[in-house]
Amino acid sequence: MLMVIVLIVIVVGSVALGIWNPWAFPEIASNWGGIDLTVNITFVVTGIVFVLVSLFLIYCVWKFRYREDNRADYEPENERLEFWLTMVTTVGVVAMLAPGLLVWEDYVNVPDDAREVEVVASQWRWAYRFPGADGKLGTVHARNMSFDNPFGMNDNDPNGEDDVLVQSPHLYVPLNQPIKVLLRSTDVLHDFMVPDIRAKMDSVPGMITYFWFEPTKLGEYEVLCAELCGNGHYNMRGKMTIATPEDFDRWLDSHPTWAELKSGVANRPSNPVADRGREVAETNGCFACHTLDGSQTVGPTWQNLWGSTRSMSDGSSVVVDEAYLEESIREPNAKVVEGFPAAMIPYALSAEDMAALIEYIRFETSPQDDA
Ligand code: HEC
Ligand SMILES: [Cu+2]
Repeated sequence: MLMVIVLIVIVVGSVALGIWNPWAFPEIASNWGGIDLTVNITFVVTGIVFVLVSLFLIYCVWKFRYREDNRADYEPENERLEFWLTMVTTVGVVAMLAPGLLVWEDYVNVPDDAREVEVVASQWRWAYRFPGADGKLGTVHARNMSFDNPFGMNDNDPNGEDDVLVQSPHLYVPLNQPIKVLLRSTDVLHDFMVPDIRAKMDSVPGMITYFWFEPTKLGEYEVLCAELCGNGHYNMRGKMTIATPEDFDRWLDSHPTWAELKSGVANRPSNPVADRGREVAETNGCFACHTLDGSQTVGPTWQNLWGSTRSMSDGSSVVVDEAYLEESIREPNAKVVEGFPAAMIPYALSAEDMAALIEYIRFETSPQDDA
């Protein structure tokens, strides 16, 4: 009898929760109402099945409860029952799956007037690339990727020269303009997901995947990685702003083209020791946890690090100089930056590498070098 009551409470509670729906989707900001419809159909079908199965269970628990001289019937086959159960299950499964196929057909069938944006996923950040005035994205290859060519642009492809490179996890898209999202990954499997537009897609190393959507509501929305992709996965976040076409153009213009980025690199004052230090940082994987552009991954950003004052988790504060950098690299846990986990391992570098690395950080992150 207790079991019957518990089961009734579970059924009534589940249905009430489903109707009250505290985790309802946010208001949709794209054309993908069809995806909401398929999700809701699935909720309704599985909800009805759940209630029916539970009621049957409750009935059986009560009806066939233990009684002194009860005996069970032996009935191994019931063709009529099996026929109806198979039919009803089939209809239920088809009702759940068929609408999804129809929406999927639309989801990957890109309209001709769609504007392209490439999403580049890497551990653990997002970056974006737009074709320039020629409307064509230049070709890329992972083997071209380096610190100075973070998108792996192919220098022999003239289509790439005017591509706009956005090295920030914050993407803008123009309102009411169909967008074709091309996805690529530079390391492991990631998944670009924007809950408010009801769209997600895996980005797979070695291939380009895509989908399209039309932004229909101005606002700023969250971008998530929906694939467990390593240590910093939880932090692989970004933003997507659906902007007016004018705001979008202004935003896009504020980012460099590949040609501009290259000439900026070429005109940078030369500092061979710092260049060597950058190699040390790259080969030791520092950029898996640190960035230069202010965005935060696992560790604190190095933007404007040199000469700044850092607060430590023990309440003290430190002015960043050579000695502090050396200690932070040799013994990261001696002083832990406030708000960060003690997640960095000690690095035993040669004196020469250490000096180069520190020179690199000084050169790259001194405020006066910012312009
Ligand atoms: C696994 C992630 C990870 C890697 C890899 C890593 N760090 Fe860190 N680093 C952190 C975290 C987390 C902190 C903040 C906590 C602390 O102070 O120990 C930090 C702090 C620092 C600091 C102090 C920064 C400040 O803002 O005061 C420096 C300098 C630093 N790291 C340099 C390096 C260098 C150089 C490398 C490569 C040789 C490196 N880190 C590799 C995670 C990492
Ligand atoms: Cu990821």
